[in-house]
Amino acid sequence: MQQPTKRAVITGITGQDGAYLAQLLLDKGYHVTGTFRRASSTNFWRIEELGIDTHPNLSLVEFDLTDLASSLRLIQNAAPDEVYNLAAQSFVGVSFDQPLTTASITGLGAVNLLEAIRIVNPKIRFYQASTSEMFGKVQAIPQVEETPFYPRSPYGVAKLYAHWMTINYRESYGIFGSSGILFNHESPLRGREFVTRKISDSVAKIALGKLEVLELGNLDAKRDWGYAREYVEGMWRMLQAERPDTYVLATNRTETVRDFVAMAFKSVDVTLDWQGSGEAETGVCTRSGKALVRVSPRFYRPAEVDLLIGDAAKAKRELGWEPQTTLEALCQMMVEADLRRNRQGASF
Ligand code: NDP
Ligand code: GDR
Repeated sequence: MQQPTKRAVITGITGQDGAYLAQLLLDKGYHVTGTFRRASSTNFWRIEELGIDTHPNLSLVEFDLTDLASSLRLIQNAAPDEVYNLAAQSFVGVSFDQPLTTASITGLGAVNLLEAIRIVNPKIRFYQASTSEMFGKVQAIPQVEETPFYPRSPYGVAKLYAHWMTINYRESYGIFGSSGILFNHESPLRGREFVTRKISDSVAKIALGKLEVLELGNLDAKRDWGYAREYVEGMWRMLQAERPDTYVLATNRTETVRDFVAMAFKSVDVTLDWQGSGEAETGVCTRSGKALVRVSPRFYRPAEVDLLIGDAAKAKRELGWEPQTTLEALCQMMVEADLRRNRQGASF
């Protein structure tokens, strides 16, 4: 095996993006230090599913983003060329119940890493996982890098702080800090708390007779959904650029949650007829007449982001990055993976 060409740190390797990014960097010949949190049980199913958990150029280290000493030790010991900060309390719904934890991890946590870089080696390149949630109550359609921000959740507010701190460290200390404003990106490795995976997993269970009905919140929310594997390539390209900058990654297509539900059922040959409206809306199987989808107020949020659609023209122009996978293909890939997992009795 060749000696690694570069060294990278990925915080949050147990998450969706961390796993895909680790695979990408290992394939490119990097040595990767991936961080995971102390927990009662380990959470390595994603890197196991990608078959990289025992890769000789992968080191896994315990780390907590809220702890400055932990960040300092990580940067000192791993001696990276590039740091990708993907760790976060990333679930918008939970951020309303845990605003301070979210602020501490998702907001302040990024500054622990920036400080560690400033202290240990300011030449290290830094990627911050920013988000379309910062646009929140959108001020323009489509959203681009210059669109004014208006976050609508404690998560969005915390991410906006980390985004501006990345820019501040770039301007104040000359740190190569780039911020990727990524719109929703999904995959078979998405956590089941997020709506697309909740849908693909439930559709698979309903198709296999393991679940009666899928309960969801707001079906009218519109999202710009892309494929996570392609988005981590965009992160890497941001850190290979000549200058640090801010980039939107998006598909420039938006669909409602309802559309995604219909798409997922279609991939198992079920057509839905939508009946009623608001909290009384149901999705009824046209063949059997059974209600397969129900709206439940339990899944509504105190404030909603109604419509996201991004324009990634700058990333295309400057990084040569472009999304390739259609939403239909992504949805089918997710349902197929969940059919397979449910047949095998997998619990993730
Ligand atoms: P996930 O929720 O799948 O992964 C988050 C990761 O952060 C997990 O590995 C988690 O570890 C880790 N983490 C959480 N808290 C801490 C902590 N205190 N210290 C160290 N690690 C911690 O997120 P995604 O992979 O989907 O997203 C990656 C990043 O990109 C996140 O920052 C997210 O906010 C952001 N983002 C995601 C988008 C998307 O559509 N996926 C869009 C735009 C931005 P554990 O497994 O222990 O919980
Ligand atoms: P989001 O993703 O909030 O956009 O954040 P999520 O999949 O949680 O919600 C998308 C939309 O679906 C609506 N919705 C439901 N959502 C969930 N989770 N569960 C439901 O039952 C349900 N019913 C309807 C939501 O109200 C929302 O409008 C994701 C995360 O990955 C963030 O970390 C990231 O920054 C953004 O994407 C871009």
